[in-house]
Amino acid sequence: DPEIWFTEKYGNNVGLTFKVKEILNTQISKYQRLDIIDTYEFGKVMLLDGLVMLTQKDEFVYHEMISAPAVMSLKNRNKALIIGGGDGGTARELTKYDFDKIIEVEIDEVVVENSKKFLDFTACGYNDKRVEIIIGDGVEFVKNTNEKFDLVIIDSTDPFGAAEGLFSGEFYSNVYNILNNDGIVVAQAENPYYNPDWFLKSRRNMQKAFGLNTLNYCAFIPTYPSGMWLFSIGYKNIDLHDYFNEELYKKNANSYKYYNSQIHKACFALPQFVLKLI
Ligand code: AG3
Repeated sequence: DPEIWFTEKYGNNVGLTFKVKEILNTQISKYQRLDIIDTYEFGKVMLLDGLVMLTQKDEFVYHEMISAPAVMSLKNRNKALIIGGGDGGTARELTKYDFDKIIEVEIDEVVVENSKKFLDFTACGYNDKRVEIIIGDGVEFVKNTNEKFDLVIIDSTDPFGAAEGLFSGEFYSNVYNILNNDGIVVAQAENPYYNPDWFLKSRRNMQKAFGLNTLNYCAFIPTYPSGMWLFSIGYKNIDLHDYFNEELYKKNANSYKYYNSQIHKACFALPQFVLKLI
């Protein structure tokens, strides 16, 4: 029996390889190539331009960790904004809470369509009536909107092509402007092993907009490059270290597979080589 294997290369010398059960769909959109494959170890996998965006087995880590730490630090949960996140996983996480409105601005409708068709475990986020999907450019949206948000989550691809603008200083300062007074922004910020420059770009540009109110934290995601994934947080007039919403946490504690109150504290501890970078 012939075997099909897929490899995401991390530069020229390292990669992560999956044994493929079935190729479910391949489509070229206006922005990128999308593949949905079924794998033996990690279940369904979505690839954009040959890069792993999520797998059925470990997406819970990324989606819980891009949302829960910030949500537990929020004073208000009226409106949330997701930039990117076309698979619905981040939306799914936010629907656990009592936000009034969750707006998602995804540039590529092909990602949303394929997620609805093949990735019910993340696209189920779209079943909630509070979630509104806008197909459009997040950079333009934050520049032009008059709405204010309590939470902005930037769930992007790597910082080139369609996502390049989502790592810029101008973009983060526009995000600052659409955040309420006690608002928080979280952005996926790559990994410190293969792409320290990308992480630093996220960190530095977030700092340009939020100054000292900038933090990074990490989570362990086996199918992303190096497995160690960083996030950048910017927050406004609150003390992020000071406030943990115990009541909200208790209400949702059973829903998490990665996040818990210990992780909430521990994830902000960064290894020495990462601290030296920043
Ligand atoms: N967004 C972050 C994916 C970055 C992974 N990079 C890579 N494999 N080279 C994922 C979207 C999930 N909602």
